[in-house]
Amino acid sequence: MVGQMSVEVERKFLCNADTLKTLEEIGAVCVGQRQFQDQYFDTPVFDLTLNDMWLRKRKGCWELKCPTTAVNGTEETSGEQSKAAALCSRYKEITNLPDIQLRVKEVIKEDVDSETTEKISSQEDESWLGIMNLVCFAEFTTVRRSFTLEEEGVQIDLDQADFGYHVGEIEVLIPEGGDVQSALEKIERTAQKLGLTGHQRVEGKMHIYLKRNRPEHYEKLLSAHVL
Ligand code: V4E
Repeated sequence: MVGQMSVEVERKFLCNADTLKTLEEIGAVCVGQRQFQDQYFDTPVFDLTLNDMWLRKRKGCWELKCPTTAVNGTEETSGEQSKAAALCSRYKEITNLPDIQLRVKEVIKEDVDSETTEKISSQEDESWLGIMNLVCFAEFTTVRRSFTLEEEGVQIDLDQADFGYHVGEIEVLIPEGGDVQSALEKIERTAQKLGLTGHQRVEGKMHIYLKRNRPEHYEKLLSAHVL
């Protein structure tokens, strides 16, 4: 039984000089600023990320983001809604380490026998990374200011990454199997309040990081239509 799973639905947006003022005007409440370092892991041949799976360690906690099932016809009912949904991403988030290790083992091409699997799940340390041939491919620090819109149940984050990229995101967390359509509507309403007019998907921190620092990895993900 896989536990502790939620689905993150989010839309990224470009920040400008007016973003803070606009947030204040629409009644967004700043709930704090924090700084964290992220380390992302994959095999040397990118088994995870080529499957759009993102294994991360942040503040000592592990998280695996995986694709959810594709958009189906019941979620968006109009052309406008599906255009808005196309600007959003949705990922299942797994935070329980044994569940993460199981999912990773299913995907990596490395043969991990059952004896080793048992050894992996009993590890308190990080030797499981070596056993699964996982190496860190990206490491960066983010300063994040978070805002909430009480009535919407949405969070807005403004991220400043240490490699010089500034990006915002409107995020709604729902339980697995929860109401994606309602999350998309909340995001769309918030985007309108923020005056977001662009119809282009905005690049995330990882996109920029890989383009600048890991061109081979970046090109592979572009060719596989992951980025
Ligand atoms: C899912 C994903 C990556 C993992 C990092 O995801 P992201 O939400 O961008 O990072 P962050 O720091 O905001 O995480 P949070 O604090 O919200 O948990 S890296 C690349 N992807 C895929 C991806 C994609 N294909 N398109 C967009 C717009 N975003 C992410």
